Amino acid sequence: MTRLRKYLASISVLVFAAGVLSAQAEVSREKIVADWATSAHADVSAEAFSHWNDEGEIPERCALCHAGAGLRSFYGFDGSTAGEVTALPTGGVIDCDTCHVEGAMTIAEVKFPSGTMLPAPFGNGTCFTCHQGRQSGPSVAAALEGKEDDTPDPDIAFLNPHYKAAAASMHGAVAAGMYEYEGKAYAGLYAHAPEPLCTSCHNPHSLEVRTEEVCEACHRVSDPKAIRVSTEDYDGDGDTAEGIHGEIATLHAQLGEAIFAYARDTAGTPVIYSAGRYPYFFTDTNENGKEDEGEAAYPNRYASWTPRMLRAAYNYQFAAKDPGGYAHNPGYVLQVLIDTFADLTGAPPAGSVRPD
Ligand code: HEC
Ligand code: HEC
Ligand code: HEC
Ligand code: HEC
Ligand code: HEC
Ligand SMILES: [Ca+2]
Ligand SMILES: [Ca+2]
Ligand SMILES: [Ca+2]
Repeated sequence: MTRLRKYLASISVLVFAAGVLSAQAEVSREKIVADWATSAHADVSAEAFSHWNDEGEIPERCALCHAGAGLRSFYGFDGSTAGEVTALPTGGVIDCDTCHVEGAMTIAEVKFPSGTMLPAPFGNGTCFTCHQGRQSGPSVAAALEGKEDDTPDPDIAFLNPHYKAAAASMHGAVAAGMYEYEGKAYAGLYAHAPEPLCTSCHNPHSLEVRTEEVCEACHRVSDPKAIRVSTEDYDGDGDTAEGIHGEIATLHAQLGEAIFAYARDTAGTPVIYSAGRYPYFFTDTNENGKEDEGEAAYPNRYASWTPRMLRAAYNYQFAAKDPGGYAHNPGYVLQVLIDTFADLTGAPPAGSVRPD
């Protein structure tokens, strides 16, 4: 970081802290309840809360994150044994007591899917617990151990990182949420000024990014997607005015194209990606390079995975399903996307710049 940037960051921390304190002091309880009630955490009809309605209960392995009662059970805040979650009736959301029950604000450390325990700052342990994904770079590596990089293997199934794993992104290589390539160094916790906290950027009740209240003081743009500090043209498209979001979006799209080409030319079976359909990668049955009716169906899920292609698809999906990755840890996401492309094609995207 340049001296100027360090200086700017240090004075803005003070401005930032003062802003947050005064903003919080004004928030009434009514406003908090209204903010929460219209947030995704309260949306009982969302797929994330209604997925199990037909079965009538949320199974043990899903309940921790899909209802407040699951988190209370996992940490033993409800008087039950900590570390275990029982199946729950459907209909729960992320209620007030998910975060306000005694003990929740002060969860000191959280275990991530890579197995690593990481410290959680005040008020953020709950967010880290649920927004961490369900797979990791190491779990992908373990599933592929001993297999030939470019040989399709019917025993390999797609590993879904799960959704909006912001806490894994933010911790970068420390949580190892994405698959990282050997011999490369990766960014760790994104120590964004002033602090790497979910709650410094998101209102914990409305969940909205505190754009006006917080970001604009330092970044001077009203759309987070337009924010950039770096001067490098990471994606090599000649545009250094686009937000860091645009640098990532181009590299992500290029990785998608590289996966399609690899599937066709090396794995030997063309693939399509369908963003809203589990398990996302399907055989392009009529080989026309796009999704046609009936192709994105579970029985037609892609089944010619090679280890190299699975690692790439996992990283592609991780980035697709953390739409805030550009703010959660832009350097880490850029590094992973560039390395994944290089692993698939033999060279990084033309003109791209890998952040150190
Ligand atoms: C470690 C926490 C965690 C666990 C455990 C977990 N989930 Fe999730 N899941 C999440 C989060 C966070 C989201 C929210 C993503 C979002 O905002 O749409 C989510 C979203 C979903 C969605 C909605 C996806 C969409 O596209 O809208 C489904 C379906 C889902 N999970 C199924 C499951 C199932 C099935 C299980 C158990 C086998 C499970 N989850 C276990 C954290 C978890
Ligand atoms: C996802 C977690 C989460 C949920 C759900 C949640 N809160 Fe909060 N709440 C927080 C955090 C984090 C803070 C900030 C704590 C701090 O810094 O002292 C907070 C602060 C508050 C405050 C103090 C605000 C202030 O200005 O000092 C009140 C009151 C509050 N919450 C009420 C509620 C109510 C009522 C609900 C349900 C309608 C709710 N919260 C749901 C996480 C949550
Ligand atoms: C008990 C698990 C749990 C906890 C704790 C939790 N979340 Fe969530 N969060 C979810 C689930 C599940 C969803 C998806 C809800 C939906 O799709 O309606 C979600 C949605 C969100 C979204 C909106 C995503 C969207 O699709 O619009 C944001 C932002 C978010 N959470 C941030 C936070 C922050 C910040 C905290 C901590 C203050 C937190 N969450 C704590 C489970 C949790
Ligand atoms: C540096 C600020 C910053 C930090 C820190 C941060 N976020 Fe975000 N987050 C964002 C931005 C910006 C977006 C993308 C909003 C957009 O583009 O619409 C986002 C998006 C998200 C989304 C997806 C929302 C959606 O509408 O789909 C979730 C969930 C989320 N963040 C959760 C978290 C959690 C949990 C943490 C802490 C581990 C966290 N964020 C830390 C800025 C931040
Ligand atoms: C106190 C000043 C300050 C505030 C407030 C602030 N940022 Fe930043 N932000 C910075 C600095 C300094 C950097 C450069 C950090 C680095 O590269 O290590 C940065 C970098 C970023 C980047 C990456 C830009 C790039 O080119 O790599 C994004 C995205 C971002 N901030 C989003 C946000 C969002 C969203 C908010 C509001 C929720 C916010 N920031 C609030 C100071 C701030
Ligand atoms: Ca560019
Ligand atoms: Ca671009
Ligand atoms: Ca097709």
